[in-house]
Amino acid sequence: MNKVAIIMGSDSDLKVMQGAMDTLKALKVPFCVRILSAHRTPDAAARFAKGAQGEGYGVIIAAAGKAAHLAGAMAANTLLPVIGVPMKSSTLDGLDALLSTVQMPSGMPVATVAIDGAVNAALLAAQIIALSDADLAKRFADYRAAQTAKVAEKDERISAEYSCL
Ligand code: RP5
Repeated sequence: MNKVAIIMGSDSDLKVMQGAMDTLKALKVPFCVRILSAHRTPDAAARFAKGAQGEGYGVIIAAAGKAAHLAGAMAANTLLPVIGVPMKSSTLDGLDALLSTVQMPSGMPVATVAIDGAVNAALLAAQIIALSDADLAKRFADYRAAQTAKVAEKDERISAEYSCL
């Protein structure tokens, strides 16, 4: 199975990105985690992106805050799909990172999830990997079914309490 790379601009992003790690672990998707920065370690970031496909990665998740160019910098240096996670790590509550990550020029896509959307980034990565892995596709379908069952159970409980006509 192809691996997922979780790249983040700083170790201050780790706490939020733990959600991505936990989600990939639960779905049994292999992943690695690196701290690489588009601005502070541009050469190492570019080197990683250029080598990622050859190293067996299938998707790159790139999380960064403030003037968040990491996902775009990854995309510019690989043919792999890149998922960007804007981090809420600034005085602007992540709006700066959201715009920096999502507003990519035509021809160079980054699939941007919500601010601090680490879990959705992992789920999207798993969906991409699952396209060529039937066992993972089954685990992902089970995950979705469990989620649906959980909401149905909550609906039953709450509607019984506040019954509507
Ligand atoms: C970004 O700047 C990082 O991704 C992080 O979200 C933000 C702040 O980094 P630190 O100053 O905490 O290292 O590059």
